[in-house]
Amino acid sequence: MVINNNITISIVLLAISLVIVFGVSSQQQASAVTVAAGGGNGTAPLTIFVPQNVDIKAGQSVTWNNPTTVGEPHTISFVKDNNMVPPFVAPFSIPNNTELIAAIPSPNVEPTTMPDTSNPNNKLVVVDNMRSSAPVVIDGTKTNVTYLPPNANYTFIGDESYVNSGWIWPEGQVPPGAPPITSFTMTFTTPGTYNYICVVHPWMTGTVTVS
Ligand SMILES: [Cu+2]
Repeated sequence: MVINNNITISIVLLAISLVIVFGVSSQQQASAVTVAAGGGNGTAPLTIFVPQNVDIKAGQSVTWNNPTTVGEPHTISFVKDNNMVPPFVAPFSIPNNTELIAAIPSPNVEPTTMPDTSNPNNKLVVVDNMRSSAPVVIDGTKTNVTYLPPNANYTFIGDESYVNSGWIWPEGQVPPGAPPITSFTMTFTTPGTYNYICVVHPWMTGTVTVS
């Protein structure tokens, strides 16, 4: 009786395990969509998304990575209108007496500065635009800005004015000092057709259609 019970329990546990292992893995297979951002090599790097268009169901996720064999970055950027396209660098006005001290030991660095013609007490310093290089979301009102961690998984509502992966590098090719980003994942909750670009190569375009 005890032996029979143990056998019954074992069979039930085995059945549950099989459901967990195979049920979960087939579910993941159905919902995992991966898109290559770029590709190729140093002689012929590719500036395309493969596949360029993906069709998914609401609730599914898309993960982008960068299979290029050299350190060429790409972004996944959902940009609502042209004035949300981020420049790589931008001039900022700072007081003339501000001293900029290099934080790396290289003897061959200097910040780009120029006079601020609108304010003689100030100068312009040209710096990297974090809205281009870092993972960030700006809401539909264009006022609330949220920075995401590297390799983020962001749940897209659909009315955001800007969603950016940051610069995605191939595995092992992240340059010193750059955010260590090698992938980006978005979960889509709202049916619609969503276009995106790479802000490094704006002719790189892709579409996610959610039904
Ligand atoms: Cu690109």
